[in-house]
Amino acid sequence: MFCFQCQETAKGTGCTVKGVCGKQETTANLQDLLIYDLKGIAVLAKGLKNAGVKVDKSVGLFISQGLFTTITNANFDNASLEGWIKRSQAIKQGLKTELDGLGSASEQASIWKTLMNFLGSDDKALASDQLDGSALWFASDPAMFQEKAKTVGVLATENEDVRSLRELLILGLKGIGAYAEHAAVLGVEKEEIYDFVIEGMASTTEDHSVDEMVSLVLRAGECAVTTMAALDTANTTSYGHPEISEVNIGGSDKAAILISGHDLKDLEELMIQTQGTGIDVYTHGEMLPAHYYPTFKKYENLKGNYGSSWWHQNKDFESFNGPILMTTNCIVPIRESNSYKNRIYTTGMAGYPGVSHIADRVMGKAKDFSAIIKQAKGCSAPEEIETGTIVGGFAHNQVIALADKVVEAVKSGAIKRFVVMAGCDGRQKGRGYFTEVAEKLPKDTVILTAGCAKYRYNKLNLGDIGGIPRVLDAGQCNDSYSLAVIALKLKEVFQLEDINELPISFDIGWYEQKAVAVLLALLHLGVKGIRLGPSLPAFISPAVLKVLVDNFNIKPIGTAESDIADMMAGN
Ligand code: SF4
Ligand code: SF3
Repeated sequence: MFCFQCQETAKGTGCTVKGVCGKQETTANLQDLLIYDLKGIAVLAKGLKNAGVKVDKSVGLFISQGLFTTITNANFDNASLEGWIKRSQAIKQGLKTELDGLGSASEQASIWKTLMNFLGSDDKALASDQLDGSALWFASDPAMFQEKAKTVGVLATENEDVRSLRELLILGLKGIGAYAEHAAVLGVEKEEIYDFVIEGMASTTEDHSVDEMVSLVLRAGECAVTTMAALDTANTTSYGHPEISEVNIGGSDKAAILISGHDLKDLEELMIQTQGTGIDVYTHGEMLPAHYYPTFKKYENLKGNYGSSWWHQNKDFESFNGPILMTTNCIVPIRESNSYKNRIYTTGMAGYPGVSHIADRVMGKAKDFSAIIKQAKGCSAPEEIETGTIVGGFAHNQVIALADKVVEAVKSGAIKRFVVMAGCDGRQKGRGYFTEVAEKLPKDTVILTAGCAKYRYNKLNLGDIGGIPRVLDAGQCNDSYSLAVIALKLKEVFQLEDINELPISFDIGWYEQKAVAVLLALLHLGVKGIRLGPSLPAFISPAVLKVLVDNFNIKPIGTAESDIADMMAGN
């Protein structure tokens, strides 16, 4: 195996024996093979589109979902991944048959000629078997998957810089795929997102110049903005606009279900199904921002947020005592000694071997969470591990409603600078940096956050500036979109030409691939001088890093003191 997609990759270069995340070699291989199949689907879909055939949007959605399931800590289940590969093969077969069967023999010849010209092939042979191998490999027998996988992983691209740019694109597409799937679940789908997912995946099988690959990576940033905007629309039309909220972090004396991950539709259906059952519901990790939405405030049995960010789950899930539903990443490997191993469930794109998986919706009907509710009834109440509240709900609509106050505070000098500390949390000790920055930033600064990075400082009680809290939490990682909307609004209010003229610094913590999509989105919006930590991605080669430094002045984090001094000086 070779996997270097997340920040915790072994030795900062790549996991080669077993993932630091707990991913086994066979699982990594199946994920590589699934990505290969998704590329094949994209190649065939692109071929059909170039021949003027409309490709059903279910193809773009399938690729998005498949990418999502390979995100760090989402799916550890080989049987589930084999199912994904088999479904991919069936889709490839369908697309290939469609491509092979287009029109009469002469029409076909002309279509293939156009296609081959488009793909830059010198060989004018008129047959679909001229396509990339990913489009043409078929095997429904899982016995063949492992061997094939070993030939199609990340290292199959030999040139380090080409590999780096292709992987940067694919990893950005994984984040886009995740957000596109969340939006689709709530009924918002955009052809332009799927078009780019298809184009981007297909491009990684083609020869392109460095400039073309860099341009594709930046277009992924544009697509990430479009996708996060679509998800924002989906969330806010379904559940209302997030508003300032105090969330209880204490326990309760009733049996309860804990729900984690990012999927708000799953939470909604769970809340509906728990009404009148006497069972309480708590959020964990990235589900915390659900409390900020008006719709979820209506549910009295949605009691609060329990525990901390994803990597604390072994401990948090032990003391919670009740069943746990993982709707997406991040899952931490379950140990034999974990008392919760028989009371944890996955759903959607998440999976874990031996863990019950709640099936997808059928024909628009809700998922069936009755097994979880039934189990909760026999469990003891969560042990209280802390008390108090945290404040959040500062997505764009709420902050813009406070715009006058914020602008006044900036004009009067009460707020000197905004520091965006969005992104992920993780286990590495070096992440203590983000807590230190939060603690040591001057009292006239405001931290804008989104994603699980906030758990490094959201319980510190950093106070407020004239009633504006010093930590403004917009929501989940996808709500980084809100932070961009807020920054653009401030740019407009202060009549500035360039977002970089604002008194705003970006100090981003990354871990998994949604953060890659968010980073590319910020680059697309023209943000320069982003600090990235706790370490730079292993998938960025020195030459690609130089491109990012030269064009966007991306830099690694330093020490809290020196970075604060630099940020306060506008650097
Ligand atoms: Fe290693 Fe991260 Fe890949 Fe897991 S996801 S195998 S920790 S690089
Ligand atoms: Fe967190 Fe996994 Fe990235 Fe959604 S839950 S931000 S790490």
